[in-house]
Amino acid sequence: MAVFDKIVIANRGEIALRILRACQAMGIKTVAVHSTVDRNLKHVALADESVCIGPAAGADSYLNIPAIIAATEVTDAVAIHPGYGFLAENADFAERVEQSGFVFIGPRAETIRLMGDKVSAIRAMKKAGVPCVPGSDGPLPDDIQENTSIARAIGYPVIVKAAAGGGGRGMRVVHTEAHLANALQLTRQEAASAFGDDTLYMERFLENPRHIEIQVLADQHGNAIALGERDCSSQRRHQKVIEEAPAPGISPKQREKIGAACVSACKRIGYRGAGTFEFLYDDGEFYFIEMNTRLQVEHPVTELITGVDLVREQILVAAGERLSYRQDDIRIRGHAIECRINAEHPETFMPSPGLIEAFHAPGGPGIRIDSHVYDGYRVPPNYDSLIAKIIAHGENRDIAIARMRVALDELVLDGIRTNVPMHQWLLRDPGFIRGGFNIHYLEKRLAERKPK
Ligand code: MV4
Repeated sequence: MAVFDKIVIANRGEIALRILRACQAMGIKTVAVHSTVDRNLKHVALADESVCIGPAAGADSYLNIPAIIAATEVTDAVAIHPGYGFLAENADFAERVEQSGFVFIGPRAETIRLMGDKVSAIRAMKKAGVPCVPGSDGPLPDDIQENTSIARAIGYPVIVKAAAGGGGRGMRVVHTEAHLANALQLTRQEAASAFGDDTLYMERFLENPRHIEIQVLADQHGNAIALGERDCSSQRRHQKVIEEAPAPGISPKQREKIGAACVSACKRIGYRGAGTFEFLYDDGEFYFIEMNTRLQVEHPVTELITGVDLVREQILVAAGERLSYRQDDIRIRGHAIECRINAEHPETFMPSPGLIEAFHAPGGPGIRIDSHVYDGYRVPPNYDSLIAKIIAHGENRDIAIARMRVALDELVLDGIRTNVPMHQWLLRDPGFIRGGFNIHYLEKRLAERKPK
């Protein structure tokens, strides 16, 4: 008997297919829930059952909580996997899933809520011994005198962030005291209208950090493990473009130390499932900024260097099983790089939906393709532009890069514009090849490239 009889996959695209594959390998039946424009998704065809839950707009379908719960009820499914995005970090959704008698494949609603509020997340992490950015240690008062002294104590430049923000939304850098009052007022207004919560906090602004995150898994028996780090410093407008694991230049000692801090925090807060601790890495030190309580887009690079199937472990621990690994079982083998292939114009980055006239996936040693697209598939304009992930694994970083170059050159994806040319260029860029660059590197290089 499988751990769950039947699971609802409450997502679309490549991640829905990834989850479906894990379920099938575990002997779990699957229900695809999809919008009207998503009837032709690959995982819908492969699922045991499918239910249309609403019109194209995400707000009416993949974010439609009653429709998803109803689909779970009518199909006699027992658990819901939210994937990433959409409802994955919605504490109210997790709560309603469990109240309806189903299992939410993710952390407890209470944990999602704790981490969704960045002020409470940082407080919890600090208490658990995870290193954090020097900051306000709590919400900012509504008093400019007090905030001026908080900023002075931290030291300029500072960054003002919305407690309900995250992922780059609702934040403002302040370089001098003269700009503080205005920045606070603007950020507070934006936070109130964007999140309905104007709580702010302040941190020392790190000018040129790297974005390095730690993958964790925890079960409901008090076990937690760290699965190394990913370097996600290649980003444009807070959208990751390339991710790799391990992070260049991080020693096994550093990995073990930061991993142990994350594991201890997981145990302390009773974490369950897969999670990611996001850090800024600067001058040899890690500084916690946020925790993601979901499976992430870039999880495959961790899977390739550890051999762990993260989706399988998520499902097992949600069913109450123990983790399949102890910390000592986790070994980092080689290096993995992921290129996110987006349906977008290579120069303007404007979305480029439409008909895929031809698709031939690359292959060979160390190449993994996570994609739902096929010849004749039409990329709808309604959702995220991610259409494929190419993940290359090799004995070392140079081999992974070489394999990725071959894979990108081998890929055929006709009919729509994609960012493949950008990846082909970046994988031949000396700064990228050197590795260990900061979060501003890609945007700087793109700006230099413009006047061709
Ligand atoms: C920061 C920072 C510098 N110092 N916090 C942006 C996304 C959100 N997760 C947090 N972000 C940042 N927080 C302090 N104290 C710089 C960024 C940041 C960033 C972080 C990770 C990856 C890309 C980024 C791009 C711009 C700014």
